[in-house]
Amino acid sequence: MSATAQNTDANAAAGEQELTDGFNLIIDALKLNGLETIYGVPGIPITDFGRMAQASGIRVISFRHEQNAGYAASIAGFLTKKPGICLTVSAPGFLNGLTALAHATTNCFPMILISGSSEREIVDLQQGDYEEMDQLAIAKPLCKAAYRILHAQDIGIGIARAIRSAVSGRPGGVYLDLPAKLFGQVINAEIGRKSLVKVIDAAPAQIPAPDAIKRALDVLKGAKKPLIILGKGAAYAQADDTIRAFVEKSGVPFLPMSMGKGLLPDTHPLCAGAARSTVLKDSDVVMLIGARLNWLLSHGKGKTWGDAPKKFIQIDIEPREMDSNIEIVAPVVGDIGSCVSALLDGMDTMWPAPPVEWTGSVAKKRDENVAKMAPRLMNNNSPMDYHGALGVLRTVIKERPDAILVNEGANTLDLARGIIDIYQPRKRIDVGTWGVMGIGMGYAIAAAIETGKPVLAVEGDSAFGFSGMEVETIARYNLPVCIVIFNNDGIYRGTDVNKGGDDPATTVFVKGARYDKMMEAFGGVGVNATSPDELRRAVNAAMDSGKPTLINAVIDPAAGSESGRIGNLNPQSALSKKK
Ligand code: ADP
Ligand code: TPW
Ligand code: MG
Repeated sequence: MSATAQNTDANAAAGEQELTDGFNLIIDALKLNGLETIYGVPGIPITDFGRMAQASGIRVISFRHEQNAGYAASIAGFLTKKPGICLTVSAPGFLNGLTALAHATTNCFPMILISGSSEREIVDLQQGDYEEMDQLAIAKPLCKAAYRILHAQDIGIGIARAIRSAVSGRPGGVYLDLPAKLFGQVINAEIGRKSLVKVIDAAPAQIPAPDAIKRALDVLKGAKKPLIILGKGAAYAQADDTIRAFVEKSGVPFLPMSMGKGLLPDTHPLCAGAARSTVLKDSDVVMLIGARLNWLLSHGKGKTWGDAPKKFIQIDIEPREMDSNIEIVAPVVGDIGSCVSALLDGMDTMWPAPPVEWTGSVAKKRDENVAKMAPRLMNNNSPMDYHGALGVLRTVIKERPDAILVNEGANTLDLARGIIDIYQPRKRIDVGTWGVMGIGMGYAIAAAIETGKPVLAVEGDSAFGFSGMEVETIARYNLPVCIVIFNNDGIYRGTDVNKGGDDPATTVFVKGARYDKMMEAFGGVGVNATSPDELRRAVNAAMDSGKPTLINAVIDPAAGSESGRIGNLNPQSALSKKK
């Protein structure tokens, strides 16, 4: 029964005018639009709203910190193509949620941050209200759109605008400001019902122009060394079968970006993941599907891309993405599902495969690199190195391809990305465009809640610390999450020493810390694993039982390197080098 209907019965029994209020209208508007999960932290002015939402059947997941609830909402948006909802209290709660809202916008994930806020009259005169802050103004530059609802009869249209803004075109974060007074505003129930809006076709198909399709196919056909890059936009689009059919029909080697992995399995004969530097350098035509030419692809220029002249084809829903870093000779603007199926339709039945000299040399390079890595993944060293531990986790995912892998850290991230093969779309979620630490537990919780699948979270010890308190949330909701902490006693390495005093060096943590005890504190399973064999047993048990588990994987503190694979981005002091 809807919240408004419950109210209706109560009022009818009392023989009064049928009434509803802000609380009920927000709940009804969310449910009408299929938004049935909220991630948040309670407090003034949204505590009762959370209770009532829960009572009405909405799943309300209560976190220990808003930033983690926000990251959960952002990845729920990526996984479902519906806006993930994060709910926070005013000022400090709002600010805690804001990092995640900006993250969602940066990563093109649809999300709505709903925050309660203080009284407009007092905030605008800056008279010092409880948790006073002009939240709307602060949110605006960090999201795709920001709205405030002041009247109960505007709730329907306000939520509709928020949903449409989040998911249409390039997806992103939306802020929705709900002042405390709105929740208790009472209006006639019939007027309220009529004011609700069910959003029709929230993310309309955007069909590419036929000319653009022809141009792209002509460029691709003329290539001697073509390459397809699949980004997280392609994973988001949920056009999995079409993308796979297109890549296979083209016969072009593909390179998956981190979260584009699994659209086609990493073990697919056309996968060039293990020949990354070769294909970026030597290719002559590159087709980007839902991937931006940002820092993660060295902006399409420089050493990474070599001297071979290149032509770029780009498929993206955002027209302004074209030529953002370098010239795009064949821009294809539209949604990926429509674009890729138009490309597929436009290919002749006898589409010529790329020259075998190219595909053969890519496959050879890939096989060589895979073979070089193989023995390192089988080592049984104790304490473990990254390769020994990741060799185990690689097999765990191979045996459970429908599990979701969450991954953050520096070495823990870069090495896991290369070593753990992914077999299905949207099964690898990680630090994304910003390389942000702290997404781990929020992502793990949302992945378990939204998909019902087991989750393996592979976490650097530093990375984990940003959201570590949410192990209580994982235990409380009894989620099938297995966290493996790569505990190397610090950030990048655990061996740094302070050259100027007795304080510990800035990058090291307590030596021999036992993170597994954190999960035990909340009734989950904790395991300390010192060898690959121990790690294998513990992870298999956790994945099979579905019990909340935290495994402290003891990694050699000297095994990692500064900043993992992106040490080159660290600025260097010319002065200190001279000394
Ligand atoms: P990656 O980090 O994997 O390289 P990016 O986040 O840089 O990927 O790029 C994702 C791109 O996908 C963005 O430019 C975004 O506009 C685009 N995108 C997202 N969803 C769609 C869609 N449904 N159709 C077309 N493009 C999309
Ligand atoms: C929000 C800077 C990048 S990677 C990292 C930090 C602090 C931690 C690396 O150590 P970890 O992994 O996780 O133990 P490992 O295996 O190399 O030892 N604050 C934010 N985001 C980022 N990216 C940082 C700081 C950083
Ligand atoms: Mg570490």
